[in-house]
Amino acid sequence: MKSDRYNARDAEPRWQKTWDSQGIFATKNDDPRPKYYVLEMFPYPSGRIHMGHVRNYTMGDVVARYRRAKGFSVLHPMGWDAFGMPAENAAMERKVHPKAWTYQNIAAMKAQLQSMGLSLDWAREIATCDPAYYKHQQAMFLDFLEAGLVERKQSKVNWDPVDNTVLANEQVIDGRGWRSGALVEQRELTQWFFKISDYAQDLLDAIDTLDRWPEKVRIMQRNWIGRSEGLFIRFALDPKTSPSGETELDVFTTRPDTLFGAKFMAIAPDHPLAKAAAANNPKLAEFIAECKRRGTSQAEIDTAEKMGFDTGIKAVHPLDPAWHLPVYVANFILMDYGTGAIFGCPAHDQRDLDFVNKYGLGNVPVVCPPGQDPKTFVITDTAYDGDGTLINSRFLDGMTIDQAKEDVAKRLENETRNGKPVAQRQVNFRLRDWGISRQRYWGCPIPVIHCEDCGIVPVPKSDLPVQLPEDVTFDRPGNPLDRHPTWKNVPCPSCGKPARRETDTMDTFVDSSWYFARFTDPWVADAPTSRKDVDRWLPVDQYIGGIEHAILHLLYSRFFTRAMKKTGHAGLDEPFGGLFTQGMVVHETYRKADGEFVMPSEVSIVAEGDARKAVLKTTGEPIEIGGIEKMSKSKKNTVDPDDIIGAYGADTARWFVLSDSPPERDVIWTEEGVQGSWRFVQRLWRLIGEVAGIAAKAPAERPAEFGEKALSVRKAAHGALAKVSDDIEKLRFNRCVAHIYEFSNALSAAIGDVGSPAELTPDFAFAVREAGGILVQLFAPMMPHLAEECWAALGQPGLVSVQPWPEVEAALLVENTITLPVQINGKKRADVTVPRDAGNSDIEAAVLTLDAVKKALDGKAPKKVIVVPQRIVNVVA
Ligand code: ANZ
Ligand code: ZN
Repeated sequence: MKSDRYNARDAEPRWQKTWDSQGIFATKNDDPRPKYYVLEMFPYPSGRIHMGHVRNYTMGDVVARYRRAKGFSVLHPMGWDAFGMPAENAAMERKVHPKAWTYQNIAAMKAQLQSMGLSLDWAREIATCDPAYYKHQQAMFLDFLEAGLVERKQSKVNWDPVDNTVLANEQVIDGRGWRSGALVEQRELTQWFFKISDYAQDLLDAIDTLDRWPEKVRIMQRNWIGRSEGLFIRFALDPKTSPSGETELDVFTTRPDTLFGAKFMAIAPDHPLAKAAAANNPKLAEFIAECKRRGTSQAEIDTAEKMGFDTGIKAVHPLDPAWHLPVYVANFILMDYGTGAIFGCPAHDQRDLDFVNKYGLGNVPVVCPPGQDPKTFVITDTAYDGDGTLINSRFLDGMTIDQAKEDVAKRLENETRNGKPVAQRQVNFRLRDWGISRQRYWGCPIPVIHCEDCGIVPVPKSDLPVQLPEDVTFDRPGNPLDRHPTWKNVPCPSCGKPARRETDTMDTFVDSSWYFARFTDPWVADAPTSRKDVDRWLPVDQYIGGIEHAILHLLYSRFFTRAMKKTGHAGLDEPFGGLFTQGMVVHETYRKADGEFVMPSEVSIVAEGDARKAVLKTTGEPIEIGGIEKMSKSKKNTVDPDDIIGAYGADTARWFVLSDSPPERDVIWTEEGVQGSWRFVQRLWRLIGEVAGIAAKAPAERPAEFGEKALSVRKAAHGALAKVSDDIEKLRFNRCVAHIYEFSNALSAAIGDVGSPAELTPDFAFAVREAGGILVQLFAPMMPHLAEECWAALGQPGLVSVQPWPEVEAALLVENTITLPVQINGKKRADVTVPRDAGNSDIEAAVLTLDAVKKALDGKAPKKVIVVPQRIVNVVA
C-alpha cells in the first residue's frame, strides 16, 4: 500500500540517484539517432542559484526530456562561466583566492542544480577557468592572429587612475569609477582587438536567416551593427583661420541632401583638428579636458547637455565657395564614428537643433513635409526628419530627398581637389572592433610575449597553456599579474633574449563565445574541438537564456563561430539555430515604515476582507506591500530556490515557474502560487493511485471495442497528448501546464463517475490505465521525480525518463460530438452534448432528460422546444 502523501523530500534524491547510477543522461557522440542540442546559457558561479536560473534550466530540461522521448540523441550539457571580476573583488574583500572562491561556488551551485533533477550530462562539465579549457582558447587566439582576425592597436579607454585599470563604459558612473569613485580619464592604450567589424555586413545579412530567433533580438542586433549609407565629404578650411598644416575637414553624412541647411561644423573633442586648435588656445584646451572627463558611454553622450566651443576656424561650403561655416568642438560628436566630424543641419537633426538653439545660430529648413506650405514652414524646437520636398536649396529645390542625395553625391564625387574627389559614397557601421584586453588577473592570459628585438612573439603552441600563477596578491589595486615578481619574465621564444609576457587577460566574453562548441567534445586534448563532433552537434538547436545577452554574448558568439570556421575549428557560421529568451521571475517588495526592505520570508501575509496585509513575522509590525519587481538583492524580494526545494520539492518549483505566464514574459512568484502547485502535485499522486486501482482490473489485451465512457477517457488522453506535444515544441510551457490540469480533471471526473464495481467494464479499465500512463508521461518533462514515482505506482516497467513519447491515435482527435447551450424561458440553464449529426428530434429528446430541464418542467410537457441547429436549444416551459 502506498501512502496518500507524495513525499518529495524522500522521492527526489532517490530518483536522482537512480538516473545517475544508470547513466541515462550521458550522451554518446557516436549515437546513430538524429541529434538534438539544447543548451541554456551557462551560469556565472556567483555562489548560489536564483529563481531566474530555476526558470531557465527548467525550460531547457523540459525540452531535453521531451526530445529524448521523441527519439533524439540529446546533448544537454552544463558548465561554468568562471572567470571575471567578482572573484577578484572577493579576493580583495575577503582575502580568499579567486580560484578557491570560484570552485567553492561551483561546488555549491552544482549541488543546487542537481537537486533540481535536471537531465544534464555532467560528464561534459566545463569551467572556463580550467587550464584544460583556456589552453584551447589561447590556441585559437593564436590561430586567429595568424589568420588576420586579431589586431593590436591604440584605442581610447576609460582609465581608473586609482584602481589602475580599464573600465567598461558601463562601469563609469557620472564620470567616476564605479569602485574607486575616482574621476575617470580617457587614455590611449594599446590593446588587442578581434576584428569583428570585418564581419559587419555578413553578421547583418545572416540575421535574416535566423528565423527561429525572437524578432526583438534580431532588431537589437541590426541596430547594434548599425549600417548606414552616406557620403564622405572633404570640406576645405579657410587658410586664414586654420592652424598651420590643417587644410581640410572630412565629414561623414547620411543626409547630403541637407547641405544647404548647414549652419555649423562640429568636431569631436579628441579630433586632431581640435588638438591643433587648442595648441594656442588655453580656453579651448580646458573645454576639451572637461569633455573628456565626462562619461564616454553612448547613453551619457545622448543625455548630456549639448556643449560646444567655437574654434574660430571656418570651413568652406562644398557647394558654394563663398559660404563659410564656423567649426565648433562639440561634446556630442564621437571620435570613433565616421570621421569624428559633421556638418550640422539643425532643421533636420535634433542634436544639431538643440545645439544651435543654445548658441543662437538659427536654422533654415530645407525639407518641406508633404502638404505644408514652404513659405510658412518653420522649425523651432523639434527637428523634422521625415520625408518631403527640397526647399531653400537652389538647384535641389523641388527634388525628393533621395533625388537630392543622388544629385549632391554625383556632383561632389566628380569634382576634385588636390587630385582627389571631393566626396565618396561610403557605408559605415556602428559596430566597433572587439577590444578584449583586460588588466585583470582572473581571466585567460593572452598568449604573446613582448621582445625588444622581435616585437610581438606568439607563445609557441607547445608551450600552452600560459597558466595563471597562483601566488598573487590582491592587497593593492592594479593587475596582480603585472606586479608578480617573476611570472612575466620569460625568454623570447624567437631570439632567446629576456622578454616580457603579456600581462593582460582576455575579456570574459571570449570564454563564453565558444563553450557551446567545446561541449560537443570536451575531452579532446590536442585541439579546441574535434571536427567530427562539432559538425555533428552544431548548431545548437535550442538555446535558452536571458534577453540581457541579446547583443554582446550572442553577437560575439556569432563572430567567434565564423572565426572558428575560418581557422578550421568549426564548419558553420551560425551557432544557434533556435533562440528563446525567457522572462524574469518577479516578486512583490516589502518595506518597513522606515523604508527598509525586508525579505518575503520575513513577512506573513494576512487577508483582511478583500485586501492583503503584511506584517513582520518577528514583531508583528505592519509592512508596506510594494510593487512587483525583478528579484534583486537590493530590494530583498528574493526567494531562495533551496528553501522552496526544501519545503515543497523541486518538482513543485519547476511546475510553478512554468505555469501562469507565457515563458517569454515575467512570472510573478507568490507563496499562494507555489502552494497551488504543491497541491496539484498531491492531487496527481492521489489520482494516479486511483488509476492504479482500476488499472489492476484492466485486461492485458486491448479490447476490440470501447464504450462511450471509455472512449471519452481515451479522447481526453489523446487530445491532451496532441496539445502538450505541440506546445512543448513551440515552447509554450504555460499552455502545457493548462492542458495537463484540464486532462487530469477530466480523468478524475471519469473515475469518479464510476458508481459500483459492476460498472467498471474492462474497456473502461483499459482506457483509464492508458490515460494514466499518458498523463504521467505528459508531466514527466516538467515534474520528472513525481513522474517516476507515479510510473512505478502504475506498475510500469523501467524508468519513465527513458520511455518513448506516446503516439497519438489520430482517430481519437476527431470531435464527433457537439455541445449546445440550453435555455429555459430565455435563460441559459444547461448544456447538452449530442452527436454532431443528431437530428432535431434526437436533440429534443436529449434535452428533456437533463436535470435542469426536468426540474423546470416539473413533470409537465414543455410548451415548445426550439432547436437552432449547431447553435442553441430553447425550451419554453
Ligand atoms: C548631416 C546631417 C543632416 C546629418 C541631417 C543627419 C541629419 P547614422 O545614421 O547613425 O550613421 N554623425 C556622423 N558622424 C558622427 C559622429 N562621429 N558623432 C556624432 N554624430 C555623427 O548617423 C549619421 C549622421 O550622424 C550623419 O549625418 C551625421 O549627421 C551624424 F539633417 O550629417 B548627419
Ligand atoms: Zn626576441
